[in-house]
Parts: sequence; structure tokens; C-alpha cells
Amino acid sequence: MKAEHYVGGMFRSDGPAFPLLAPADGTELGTVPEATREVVDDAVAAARAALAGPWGRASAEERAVALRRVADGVQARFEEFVDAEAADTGKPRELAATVDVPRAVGNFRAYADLLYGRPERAYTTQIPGWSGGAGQALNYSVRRPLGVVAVISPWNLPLLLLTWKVAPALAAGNAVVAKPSEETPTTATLLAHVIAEAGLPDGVFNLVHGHGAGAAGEFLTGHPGVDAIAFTGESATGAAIMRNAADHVTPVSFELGGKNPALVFADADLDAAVEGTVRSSFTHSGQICLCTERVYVERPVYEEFVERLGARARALTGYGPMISAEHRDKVLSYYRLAREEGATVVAGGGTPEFGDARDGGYYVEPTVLTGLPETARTVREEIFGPVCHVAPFDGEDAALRLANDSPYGLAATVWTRDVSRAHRVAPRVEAGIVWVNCWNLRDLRTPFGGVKASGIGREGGEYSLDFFSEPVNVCIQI
Ligand code: NAD
Ligand code: 6OD
Repeated sequence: MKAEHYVGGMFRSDGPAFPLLAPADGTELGTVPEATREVVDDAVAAARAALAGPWGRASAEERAVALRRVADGVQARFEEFVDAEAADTGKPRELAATVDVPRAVGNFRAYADLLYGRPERAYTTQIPGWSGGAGQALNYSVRRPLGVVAVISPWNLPLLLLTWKVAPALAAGNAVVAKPSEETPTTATLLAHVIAEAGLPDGVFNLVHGHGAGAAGEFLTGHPGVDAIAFTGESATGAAIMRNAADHVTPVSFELGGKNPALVFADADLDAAVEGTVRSSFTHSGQICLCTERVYVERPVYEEFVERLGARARALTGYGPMISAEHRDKVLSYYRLAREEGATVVAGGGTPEFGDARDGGYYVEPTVLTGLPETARTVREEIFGPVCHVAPFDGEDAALRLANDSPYGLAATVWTRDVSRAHRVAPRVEAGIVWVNCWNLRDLRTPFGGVKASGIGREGGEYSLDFFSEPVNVCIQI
């Protein structure tokens, strides 16, 4: 599938082209058109025009039907989506087939179901008596879409994180202009084809490709015709988008970076804690915002935990590459920095050699570190690779102090067999999501998001609908 813009119901490829490289072996997959300011202007105008047409008057039920058709369309081209996602990201095909694509279908289905559950999300409240002595009044509120929504998404779960925003934005009745990551344009283009085939009116969904700073992403997020921005990516990018959006006071929903802790108590099922940490640190080679990069282990089981985690990391095979040569170099620079900062490298710490085509790809070894102070940059900064640092702690309060001593607050895991401890500790972790004895077990309708530098707002289920629509209160004097 060739990456193309989709604007006002038309596919087009204007703008200079840049190469798309396969992370798995460095070969060229194709080229991607870089949207100019004119392409972005056209997309925003097309979205605005769509709101003035049938989409702007569509009932919740009609929107739900449209979302179901999109879900069915993605499902019908399931293998094509899986192949494209695996090629663009380098992730194991199995991961794309069990997480990215089925959960993207799930996003469209979940919002269609939510709309059926609450057709217009309208409710009435009668507030008698208080109108400054003017008698009784009937107040009722209706939810109104925000208008033209810009969706900016990252490369780690390209289709899933795009649909995570597009599905609720459309469910709430908005029109969308989406810009996926320049590294992973293909499943977004496929989605545009599915949306075209599903018969959504022209301009309801628009897609522009290209880079972020000084390019399509910046043109879009600073555009005066954009009514809201939903962004997932690095915290520093979030800050840049916020500055850009400030001139027009455009509301933002941000899912940003993390430096997620795991707390392993001495009473934990250690087999489960080790296996859980292997998953939470190394799935998709650590390139999931929810991945664990800081592991704190209660002292009596610390040595055993480190030994077992190190052995499992060394034994891992079949893992995918970093998204790009640039990102591989960034992760390797942290492996070097960790050594300079005095780390003990328990496992990994370099690049693997395969003796096949993968040697042209962007792989790094799954890595376990110990021995760093909490002030080390390796322990404080998001690396976004297959790496974690393990440190000991003594007691619950110390564990919480360590977990919370971070500029980030996205997700955490707690490993304990003590139910009371789980309930005591989980709400005290400064994070938007806390998993107990599991990781990334997630219903799409639950609130998702971070605190501190990890984000603004919550997505998922009703939480996304709340962002993508606004209540209008109507007051009638009786
Ligand atoms: P990134 O911030 O570099 O890029 C994300 C998107 O923003 C891309 O589409 C990019 O082109 C665009 N962009 C970049 N600069 C821009 C600018 N100045 N204006 C407008 N758009 C701009 O992030 P990435 O490298 O693609 O993704 C990895 C990061 O995303 C990590 O920090 C990770 O933690 C974070 N992430 C967070 C979540 C979450 O839910 N909290 C989920 C996935 C990834
Ligand atoms: O909900 C999921 O399935 C999932 N993998 C979310 C990841 C989000 C951030 O990268």
C-alpha cells in the first residue's frame, strides 16, 4: 500500500517524497509524500465543509452504523493491516495480529456500542427555585462536538493509537484531520481506504503525511481552523504543540512519555513477577509507553530477582528492532551513558549479530542494569528501548518514594500476594494506571492517561467522548 494523503475524499501525493525504511533490515519500503502547508489547509477546509454537510446532522445511531462499517472494513483486510504494521514498525507479526489490529477494530466497535448505549448523551436536570428569585427553571445539557479535530500519533502502535483517537472523535460527531508518524504511514493510509469504502461523507476523515516540527505536524497543530488537538508522543513534543496551540487557545488531550516503575514486594509470586517484568520491559522491544524502565525489588528477594531477570533477558529471541537507526543510536547512547554513570550490565548492553538480513536492521539487545543512583540520567530519563534498571528497597514507604520520584507518571506495576498491601500501595503511586500482578491488561473503556509530564486528560470509553464533545446547558424558565 502506497502512502498517500486523503483530503476531502480524494487520495493525493503532492509534496516532496521521503523514503520509508524497514526497521527490520534497513531496506526501502517505498516513499511518503510530505504534506505542504497547502495540503494541510485543504484538509482542514475539507473537514470544516464536512461538518456543514450530512455528517454535521447525523444522529448518534447513524454515526454508530458508520463506525461499525469501518470496524468491519478493517477486519475484512486484517492480514493486509498486519503485514503493513509489521513492515513499518519491524514488530513481530504476531504482536500486530494479536494487539495492534484487533484492538484497532475494537476501538471502532467499542464507540459504536457506546453510542447505542446513550444515543445523544443528553440528560435533563431540573433545578427548582434558584434563579435569583425568578422562579423555577428547567436546565438540560446536550453534548456538542468540538468541530475539526487534529489527531497526531506516534510510531510505536501506529494503527491502534490512531484509532484510539479517531474512533471517539468521529463517534462524538467531529471531523478529523490525522497526521500519523512519518515513520509509520501505511496502516493510516489503509484506514483511509477503509473509511472511503465504508461510505463516510467526504472530508469527515482526512489524512496528511509528513514530519512534525517545522512541517505538517506543526502546520496542523497551529492551524486556526483546528478546534482541538489529540496528541500521543514525547513529552517535549507535547510542550512544543502546546506552545503552538496557545495562540488559538486550542484545547489539547495529551498522552505523553513515561519512566514507569515496577514494585516487587518480597511476598510476591516471584515467577509471576519475573515473567511479568520480562513482558513489561521487553514487549515490542520496550517501545510501548507503558513499558517498565525502573524496577524496585524488596531487598530479601533482590539478588534472586536480578539473577532470574538477567537470565531471561539473555535468553530472549525473536524480538523486533528499534523503529529507526536514529532511535537505535539514541538507545545505544543510553547503554553507553549507563556504563559511564557506573552501572553494572547484568544482561545485554549492545547490539546483537544475527548473521542474516536483520544485521541491516536497527536491533539492540534486551538489557538489564543495576547499581545506579536514583539521580543517574539513565534512571530518570525515558529511553523507550528494551532496558530496565533494577534497584533494591526496604519497606512500602521507601518503595513509594522511589516510584514517585520522577517527572513522569504514566503507568506502574505492583507485585504482591498481600491484598491489603495492593490496595494500600496502588492509589498512592503517582500514575494514571496501576496494574497489580499483571501488566497491560486493559479494557478499552477504562480511563487511560498520565499525570505530571506524562499527559493531560484521559482517553478510553466515555473519557474520550468527554474530551471530544462539550456540554451545552439550556436553561428554560418555567
Ligand atoms: P514524537 O513526539 O517524536 O512524535 C509523535 C508525533 O508527533 C509524530 O507524528 C510526529 O511527526 C509529531 N510531531 C513531532 N514534533 C511535532 C511538532 N513540533 N508539532 C506537531 N507534531 C509533531 O513521538 P514518537 O517518537 O513518535 O513516539 C514515542 C514517544 O511517544 C515516547 O515518548 C512514548 O512514551 C510516547 N508515547 C506515549 C503514549 C501514551 O499513551 N502516553 C503512547 C505511545 C507513545
Ligand atoms: O491498550 C493496549 O493494547 C496498548 N498496547 C496500549 C499501549 C499504549 C501506548 O503505547
